[in-house]
Amino acid sequence: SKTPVRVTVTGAAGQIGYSLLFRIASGEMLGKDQPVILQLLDLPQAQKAVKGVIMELEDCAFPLLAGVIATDDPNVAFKDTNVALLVGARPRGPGMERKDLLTENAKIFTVQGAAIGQYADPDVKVLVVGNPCNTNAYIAKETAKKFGRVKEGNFTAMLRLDHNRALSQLAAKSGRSVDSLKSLVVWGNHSPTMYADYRFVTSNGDNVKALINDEAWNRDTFLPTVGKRGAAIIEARGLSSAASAANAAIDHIRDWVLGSNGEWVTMGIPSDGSYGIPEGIVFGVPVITANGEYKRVEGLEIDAFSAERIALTLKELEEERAGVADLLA
Ligand code: NAX
Repeated sequence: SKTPVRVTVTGAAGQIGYSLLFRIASGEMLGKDQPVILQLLDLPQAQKAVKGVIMELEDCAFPLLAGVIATDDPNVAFKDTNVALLVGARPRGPGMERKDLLTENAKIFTVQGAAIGQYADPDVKVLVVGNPCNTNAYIAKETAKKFGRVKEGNFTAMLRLDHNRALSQLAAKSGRSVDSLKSLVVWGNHSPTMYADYRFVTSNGDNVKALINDEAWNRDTFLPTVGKRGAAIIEARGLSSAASAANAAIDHIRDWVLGSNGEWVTMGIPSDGSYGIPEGIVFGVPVITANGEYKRVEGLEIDAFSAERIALTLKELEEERAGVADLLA
């Protein structure tokens, strides 16, 4: 049988962790023939809760679960890890400014970036889920870079939930099955400024934008619905999205490791300068994945409306980057 893959999950005692861990251990992320070792990181005060989750993992008797460790030490959690899901983050507390949120998270992600940079498997695939996820991924990447072991491109951020949310809205509007929809992209930051771009989407050969044929729907319904979906879930459920976030994290890593079969998927990746996005910024773009690598979809036409939306989400990311610049110096 295959050698186990080491998977680190941070924020393991949290609500996304509770949806994520069982699916990883059952083989839904890396394949039904791939054993995994879970390396769980959470804060000292959450270790008791992590123990409880481990008891439940044991009680599932998953054939693919080859081991579990729990720790509050990032250097232990990221040791030799092959896949790292950075879910734990500092949530915005009462009276906390955006700048404080950025700074508090920057501290967490410099520590974790340094641990990954020194101790992870050099080919580790990193997905940052914890918000602000694009900038947290940027910080981890910039910190890890100093150790010269892990490629910058291995640090990614989760735009897949936004991608999946947009797919389901498009399916409902067009009357086509979600699974028939190809070539969607969500540009930019995982925030309400993201730009879900359906201009290239096809369903069984038909262009879905032409099928819907409603420019006002795009601007007034589709984009705001996708952009504010997270807030709508909180409003309805009293808690933020967890199962759908865990599902998107599984989709992101599964496609990166096992391939997207020629289909586009959205990943937040460090920019190479294409589409006018400054190099190094972690930005949602369309990619095709194969053999454990992603490749940006190049040369897409950017019309005036799209250019405006991309500039808006880029501006926000540039402000976030400026907000943490002193911490990375
Ligand atoms: P919870 O508050 O339920 O869990 C977070 C867990 O992280 C807690 O157990 C906490 O102790 C732990 N934690 C905090 N700081 C840590 C650190 N320095 N090291 C290790 N563990 C730490 O939050 P949950 O609902 O699970 O959400 C987790 C993160 O995902 C949040 O930042 C949230 O904003 C973000 N999300 C990102 C999404 C995306 O699409 N990128 C969507 C869903 C979600 O909102």
